[in-house]
Amino acid sequence: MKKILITGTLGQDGSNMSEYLLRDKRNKVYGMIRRSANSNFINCRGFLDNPNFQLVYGDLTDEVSIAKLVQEIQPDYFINFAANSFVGCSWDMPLHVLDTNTGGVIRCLEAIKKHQPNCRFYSAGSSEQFGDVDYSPQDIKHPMKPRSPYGASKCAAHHLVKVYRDSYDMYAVHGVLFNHEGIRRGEEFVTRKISKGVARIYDTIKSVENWRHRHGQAARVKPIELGNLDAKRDWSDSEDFMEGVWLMLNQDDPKDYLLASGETHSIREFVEKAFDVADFHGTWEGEGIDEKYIDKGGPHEYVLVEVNPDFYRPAEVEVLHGDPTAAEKGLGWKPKISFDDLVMRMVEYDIRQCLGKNENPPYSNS
Ligand code: NDP
Ligand code: GDR
Repeated sequence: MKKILITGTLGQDGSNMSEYLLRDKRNKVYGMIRRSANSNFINCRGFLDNPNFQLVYGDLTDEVSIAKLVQEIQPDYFINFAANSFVGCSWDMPLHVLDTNTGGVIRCLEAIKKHQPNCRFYSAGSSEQFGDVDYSPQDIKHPMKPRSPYGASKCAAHHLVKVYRDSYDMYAVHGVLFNHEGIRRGEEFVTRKISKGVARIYDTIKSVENWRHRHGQAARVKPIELGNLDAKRDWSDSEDFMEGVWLMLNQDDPKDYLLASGETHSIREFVEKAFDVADFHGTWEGEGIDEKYIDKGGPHEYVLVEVNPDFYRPAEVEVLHGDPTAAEKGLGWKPKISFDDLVMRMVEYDIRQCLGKNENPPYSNS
């Protein structure tokens, strides 16, 4: 059996990767979680009782726990998805971000070097490393120009993985992944914030309006509040990316690859597509912090989105657009889920939740 240690199991990628690997009965997955105050197992409910899955405790900031896990499990693969992953808060806690995202990677590499040098290691890199971009689309050779403590922490991790690989002949790779989303995405990230917001507004208007119409009243709608609407991101589906990560770990020689969709879309465009799925069709009015997305098509006028400058960042990455050609050639990997399908899947899932379905976020390929 292949033994695979995964960190960040409760998060989006850790849970998707666990589920992807558990489809093969020859894999034994050890999912590491930290003992946080309120662990949220929603992403893992579909496989928690799988006999080939085992929860283990550890924390990237605690080298004793990481070393102990590697020594005891003797994993064949170590996939490190754990991180302080929210760019927006990385200015508020830069030391913690560095300790987790960079120090954590050193702790993993050291544990592997000492206790299981044949273990293959994956480090979760990010398009945020490119930051203030020089050209589009970005390839793996694009210079590192981070704009946030988070981006800087991932750049340092990237260098360290290469240093360990070259110094100790380890199979260690740092994948540079552009934004990837889905129904297990954290609610603080803009795509999920939008899909959940659309579902909430849909529920409010559709369930209240019929009754209120008779009295000539509109529903009371709280708009989604967003920051920079002009930022552009290269969005893909997380499940697609897990296949790419696994391929990266199973090459003859270790090599860093970049995974992306090859398309870029603005936040504004994501908003429009998401509301389209729920059959709301707005128009943008006003400028800057006064800009709003308004639906005037029905019997009542509704403000669906407004700008709240609290969500602006001290420094913004304006555009990210990845070039996945090298991964296509070297790994034979291509994303399958389109931007439109991704938005549709997220909004439809969140609407079903609002309507009381209460389903665990399913892994679509299972
Ligand atoms: P999530 O935020 O969904 O998951 C991160 C997980 O890391 C959480 O479960 C969290 O645990 C865990 N974690 C945080 N700090 C620690 C710690 N000190 N010790 C152990 N576990 C910890 O992130 P994603 O799944 O979206 O991303 C996975 C990785 O990929 C991250 O490294 C991220 O930076 C990187 N990445 C993500 C991209 C994306 O678009 N999703 C793109 C590029 C890179 P808890 O549940 O207890 O909070
Ligand atoms: P990002 O994702 O910073 O790209 O990092 P996020 O969804 O947080 O932001 C994307 C863009 O949307 C703009 N934005 C808002 N963002 C949030 N969160 N909330 C808002 O209200 C809002 N309004 C506008 C942001 O300014 C930004 O430009 C994600 C994470 O998964 C990282 O861990 C990963 O490394 C990168 O993707 C690639």
